[in-house]
Amino acid sequence: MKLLALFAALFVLVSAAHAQQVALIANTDGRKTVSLDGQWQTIVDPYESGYYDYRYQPDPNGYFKNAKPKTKSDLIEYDFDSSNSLKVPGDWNTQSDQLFFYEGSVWYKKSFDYQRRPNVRLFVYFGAANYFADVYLNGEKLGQHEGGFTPFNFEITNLVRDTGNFLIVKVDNKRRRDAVPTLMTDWWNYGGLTRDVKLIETPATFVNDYFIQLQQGSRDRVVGWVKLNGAQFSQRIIVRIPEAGVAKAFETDASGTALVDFTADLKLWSPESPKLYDVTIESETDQVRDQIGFRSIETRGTDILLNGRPIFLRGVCIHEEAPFRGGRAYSREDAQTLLGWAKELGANFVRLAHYPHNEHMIREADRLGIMVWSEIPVYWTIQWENPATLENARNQLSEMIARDKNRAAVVIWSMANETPLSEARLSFLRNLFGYARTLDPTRLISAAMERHYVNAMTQLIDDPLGEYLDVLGCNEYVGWYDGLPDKADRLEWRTKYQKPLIMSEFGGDALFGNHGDASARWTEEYQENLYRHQIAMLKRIPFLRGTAPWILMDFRSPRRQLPKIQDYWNRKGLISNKGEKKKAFYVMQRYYSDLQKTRP
Ligand code: GCB
Repeated sequence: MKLLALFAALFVLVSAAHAQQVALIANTDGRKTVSLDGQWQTIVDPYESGYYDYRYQPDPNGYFKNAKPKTKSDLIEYDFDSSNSLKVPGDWNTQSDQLFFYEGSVWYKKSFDYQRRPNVRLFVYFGAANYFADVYLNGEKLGQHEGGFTPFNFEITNLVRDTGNFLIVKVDNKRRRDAVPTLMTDWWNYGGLTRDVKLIETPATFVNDYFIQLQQGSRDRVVGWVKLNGAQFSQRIIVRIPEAGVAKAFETDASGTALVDFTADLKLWSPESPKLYDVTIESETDQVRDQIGFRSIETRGTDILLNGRPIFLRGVCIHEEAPFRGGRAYSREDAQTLLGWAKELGANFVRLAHYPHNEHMIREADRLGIMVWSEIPVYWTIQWENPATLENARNQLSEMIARDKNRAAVVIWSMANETPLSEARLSFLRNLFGYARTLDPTRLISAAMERHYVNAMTQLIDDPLGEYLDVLGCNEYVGWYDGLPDKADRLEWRTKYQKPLIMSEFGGDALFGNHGDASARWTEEYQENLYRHQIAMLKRIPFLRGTAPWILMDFRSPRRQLPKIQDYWNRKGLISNKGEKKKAFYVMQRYYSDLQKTRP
């Protein structure tokens, strides 16, 4: 037994000697962290000459070495310390006019000191880097990460020094045909270290991850797991919810995993009463604190049931665009502003489009009682037949779920947006559905599908994806890309599937302050009129259980170029990027206020 423990300890030491990407540390809020936010020295490197030599071969003496001339005759053609700096978190596009349209590589460097204490392990955690990150500490490569909207971490226990550490990240946001998303999107490709960066301290064996949620369909049985990382795999785990009188002990198995299963009398989380409990997960060597809400979400026929009761999702779509200042949103204040507006609209639900948003959004939604649809950027026409593209999408899916699976607010994981019908696409997405269900059997699965006309005035939801979804999502732009607003009055909706439908997008552009009559495009009056006709149509769809108009606030898009109207902004917001409410906002607000009275 002792020998085994010794081997295990040796194994950890040996593997920790090499920097490694470890499973995502869920809930960094509940741990001791050191923020690395602030100014980072940066080098803009359009030709990646800090990475490749002139034969386009990886250069062992790239910029990650942070070299300095030792004598005055040394030739070194870069210098972080006399280069410009950029703020982290933040996209580079909105921090420098020169970088506004830039798509390529930027090197980031942060220096720090850190006194490591015995038996403490250290990790560096990135909230997100868009899109591809190569990460180095003190000249050694820690690893790389692909995907612009999900977190990742590396262990640096054995590389960190007391003083003079330099963490260097090459962030590359070049679009690629085989990436997720692919070349074509309708949002700005903001590059950089767009979310918080931090150091996380843990004990030698620590609670790496856990899943503590009500079992699917149950309102009093909590089923999940706790996973340890480290040498001491056999431990007693205690899950405590003091306010509910819960203190339950479980044993981990040989792999460090404990299955959690208990019943409790819990006040359930809902938009009216977003109850969060203080929860602690204790092992013999570690303790993590979290705030967790408990609620059930399921479907029955065409109904969505929250805590067993039918509910209508009064939603709105949101991009991760910062209110007022523009650029990527990243802070708790940004989240409070955006979700505050959603509340004002009368929403109990948001669709966070088109990629996982920063963690503040989800945590705020948890506190405010706003249900969340969260999605991965499997958007439009990605490479369905490319196994590496599928692997990438699966990885982004797993990182999204890893971070947010304990948030009651999240009720739907969505796999895709407006993807064109084909066998290859169906098999790709079925793979993702299956994977999502193994990672999290408790949430509903959806996707925003396109609509199909069966005759001039009838839309049938018959996308073969529908068979695999719990909730049907459908984007339609009747009155904008599809006819004029009054076309909605004559449309009928049918479905092949006895499942609830969320109208996951509809709307049209209006420039705030641009007035005219209701037939003039880009005016607030046109948009207002479009919403009136839309709402009348929506009311006639018997299997409709939710709506998410496109979109809460104007957002930047390189595809939107009409001078004086768009100027690189998609103007479908109900609110302008400066926070001004357009007329359509009030039409939607009225609809939601009526709905609240009739279909709570
Ligand atoms: C869509 C897309 C969304 C676009 C929107 C538009 O269908 O899902 O990403 O921004 O239409 O404004 O055209």
